[in-house]
Amino acid sequence: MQARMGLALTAAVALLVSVAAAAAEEATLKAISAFAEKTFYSRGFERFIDKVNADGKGLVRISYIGGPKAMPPFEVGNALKGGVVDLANVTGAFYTNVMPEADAWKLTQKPMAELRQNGGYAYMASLYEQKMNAILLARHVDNNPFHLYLTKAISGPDLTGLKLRITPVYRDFFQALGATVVQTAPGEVYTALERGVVDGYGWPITGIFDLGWHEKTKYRVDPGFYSAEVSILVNKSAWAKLSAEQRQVITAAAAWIEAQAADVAQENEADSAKQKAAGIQVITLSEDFRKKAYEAGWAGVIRQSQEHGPKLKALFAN
Ligand code: 173
Repeated sequence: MQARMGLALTAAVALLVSVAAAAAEEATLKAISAFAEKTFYSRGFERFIDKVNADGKGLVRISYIGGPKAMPPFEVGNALKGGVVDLANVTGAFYTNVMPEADAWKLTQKPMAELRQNGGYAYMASLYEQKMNAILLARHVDNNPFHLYLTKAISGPDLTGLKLRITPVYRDFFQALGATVVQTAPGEVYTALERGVVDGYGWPITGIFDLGWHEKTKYRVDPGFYSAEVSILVNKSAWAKLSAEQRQVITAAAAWIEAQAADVAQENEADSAKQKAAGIQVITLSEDFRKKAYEAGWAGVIRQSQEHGPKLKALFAN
């Protein structure tokens, strides 16, 4: 009797110990997106999360808190730096308060594969480490130009008298062309258009249907300019706590999603056709418009960071 109870107890304890060990092995990372859930700029991140959670079953799990309903987009950089979240899907323009140089990603004219070879990625990586306690794991959006969208027609590149919604991406360029600018998160664009607070906005070629902006948009200005960047960042302290095996699952999923960044170009075509079908008219300006965008963009990056701006230009620009 005594011996049998002892055995049962031993078995129960053994079971408990193994359950506890398995739980200890599975790391959970808290993730946030600066873009609304299931919209274009969150989709690559959500595919990455699904892959990590499938491939890392029992080893590492990403708990997705959600998008801007959970945290304002311009606070995501600070939250990642401070470890309030472990992973973030965000663009450089949204955390210039923490790292002004991050806005330079929009000016890359080389694919990430090349920047990972030529020292451009490494240069940025050291800034992410110093200024943000972070690692940029993967850029999942590239080859995706920005445009100016308007509710009123223009006949040339003079934006004097127009009030435009911006983020740091467009500030220097639109101001150089004479516009008055107002910064808002994407979630406020619809209301700003509806109330006539702005005459237009900057946004990439894809995604204007996600939040209904096509209803309030009459014109798109071509050519597009820059290359939108949206990336997955991880907090360095959270990363340091992971085992080599756990990191491997994440690194592999990151490489997988970054390799698909150029495929965004197909979505550009699809959204462009959808805009045409929605009655959005294209105002085509000369190539000089795009050239001015790069000039104003680099001047802005260099003004923000005299130390790193010129070096980034040498590594990123054609
Ligand atoms: O316009 C924006 O909010 C912005 O800066 C951006 C950057 C990358 C992708 C989409 C939007």
